Amino acid sequence: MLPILTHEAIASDSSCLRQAYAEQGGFIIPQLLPVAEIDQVLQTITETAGLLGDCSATDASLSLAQQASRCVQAVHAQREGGQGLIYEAISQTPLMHHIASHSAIMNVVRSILSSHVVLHQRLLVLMSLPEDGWHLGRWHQDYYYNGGPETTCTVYIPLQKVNQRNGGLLLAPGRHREGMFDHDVRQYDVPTKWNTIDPEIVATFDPLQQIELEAGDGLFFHSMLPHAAQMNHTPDVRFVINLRYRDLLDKSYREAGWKIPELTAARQALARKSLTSAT
Ligand SMILES: O=C(O)CCC(=O)C(=O)O
Repeated sequence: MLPILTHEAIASDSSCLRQAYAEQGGFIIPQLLPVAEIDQVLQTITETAGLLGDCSATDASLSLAQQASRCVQAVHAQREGGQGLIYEAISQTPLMHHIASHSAIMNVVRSILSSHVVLHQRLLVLMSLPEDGWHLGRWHQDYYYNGGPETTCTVYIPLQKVNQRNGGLLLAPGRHREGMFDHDVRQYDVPTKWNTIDPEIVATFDPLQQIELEAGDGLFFHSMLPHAAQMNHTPDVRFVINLRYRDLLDKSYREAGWKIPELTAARQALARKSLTSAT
């Protein structure tokens, strides 16, 4: 299982970070980002949604996460593809650049990779709508979608509690050591646009780890670690910061001039509107 590494454990011996990353494929650090930073992201989501549509009826007695959720859902109902527009705008905000370069994250990333890292250009806040399966990243490896060095680290920081009910990740600890699994169109319980790992291989992922985190906790995982988002069965949007850090000192990446090859199949999968359309 991916271990929980407290600030105290890391301060006394930071080699536990590298060891967990190599052996289990990642780790969890509770209370990684300060609440004030999480609140700022939620407020920015609410404000940005409000620029696109009307969400003025939001109730001030709700938590900031619930207010952001109501606002995103209201705008999504008013304007086709509204959630996607908010998602794109948030991923390019100065605030997300600030979050992505926060010392709480950078110190950990530098410990497991090197002091020379770059970010995937899209600084995501995933916004998973209730009962939406089409956009769900079922069983996959981030390497298939992002390329770059295999050691690339995804940092996953929820803006509210995540657990099985709202679709928190399922992971296959240790299975990053087997390299890339084949990804293709596959049926899980509901259709997804994502190309995914063969369910017969997924059936061999044992034990699985259900991620349960509080807002601001950080999950760090290897780009080869198989994982699956699950359906959000709550009335609220699931918000998760999702950042990818690449090591400029990685040998093959450096030899390739830090270029990422065309990821045509992955790109086409994420762009498709249905499983029967050409793309
Ligand atoms: O929807 C999520 O919470 C996670 C999505 C995911 O696995 C990914 O973006 O790689």
